[in-house]
Amino acid sequence: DTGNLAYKVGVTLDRFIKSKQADFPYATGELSQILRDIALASKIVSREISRAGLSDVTGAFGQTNVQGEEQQKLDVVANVRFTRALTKGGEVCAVVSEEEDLVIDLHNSKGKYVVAIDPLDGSSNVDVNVSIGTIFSIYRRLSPVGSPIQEKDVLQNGSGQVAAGYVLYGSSTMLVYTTGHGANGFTYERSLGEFFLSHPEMRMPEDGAIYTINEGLTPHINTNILSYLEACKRRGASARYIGSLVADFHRNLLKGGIYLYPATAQARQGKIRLMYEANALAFIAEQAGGAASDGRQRILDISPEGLHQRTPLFIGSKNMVKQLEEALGN
Ligand code: AHM
Ligand code: MG
Repeated sequence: DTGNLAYKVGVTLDRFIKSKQADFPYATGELSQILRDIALASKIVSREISRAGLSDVTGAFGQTNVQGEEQQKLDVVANVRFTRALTKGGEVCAVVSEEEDLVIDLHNSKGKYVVAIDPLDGSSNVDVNVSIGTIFSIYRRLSPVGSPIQEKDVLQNGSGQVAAGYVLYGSSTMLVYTTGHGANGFTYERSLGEFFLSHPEMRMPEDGAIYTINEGLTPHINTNILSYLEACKRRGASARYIGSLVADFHRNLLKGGIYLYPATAQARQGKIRLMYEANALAFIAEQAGGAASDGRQRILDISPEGLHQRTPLFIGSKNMVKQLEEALGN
């Protein structure tokens, strides 16, 4: 009803960010600006995605990225939109992107922040009109402002994130973020061009009845994980798998469940990238009362050695992640 709509369009993302600025670790307004820059770029990308079938943006770009994957045109579009927004904003000194082999040094001596981003995750789903997402992590640089950026500024543990979030381009476009004081979700009202607070203080159910894994991997994974999945099935859990990490994570965040992307015989570290896929979602999961593990340790405790490092990922409802770790003997 319209009364409810009036309530939902009450608090804009901008207003919310401003009202929470005092909670930020360094309340100078710069982090707020980065979040606003990301939100703006996401609106542009959302627009491109929503007309993907009409414009000439679906399909392959004709090049492969650093992982040897074929880049989709929209991957490239989104990468340009986000890096441009972060470059112009002036708060960021370096960007790590799934689409770029090396760190993008913005040569911005005043920038205090490093951003790791997957501009368009799950992009192979674009051509078939299925949900996709953007994932981002924000770190404070460790070396002094004004000096050249160093490896330690970029290769920080996930526990060093000062903010993180994702945008889900689903049946509606949503932005979810945390600065370490809970997780909040905003839904995009396209006709007004604004994100509105729709999911305040999100909590992930401690238990869930959904397991999310690419079933095709199961002949090649640790048999203890198979036993865990069998136990889920015996308990009556349902399988749900979209093949877009943001969408799969978001559903499980709201409904309760576990997402698994384990190591396989062929891919000893699994598929998911630590720096711009796993860390941000792990931060949000924990802030919402959930958990994220590589099977042995907290995702946020892993010390990255490379920009594009992969990690097995088990993320979701706290008790389910714990039971999975126990099944693995940890
Ligand atoms: P991408 O960054 O190349 O899009 O790959 C990441 C995606 C995740 O969104 C998704 O959870 C996973 O790959 C799906 O992998 P698979 O096709 O092996 O099930
Ligand atoms: Mg990705």
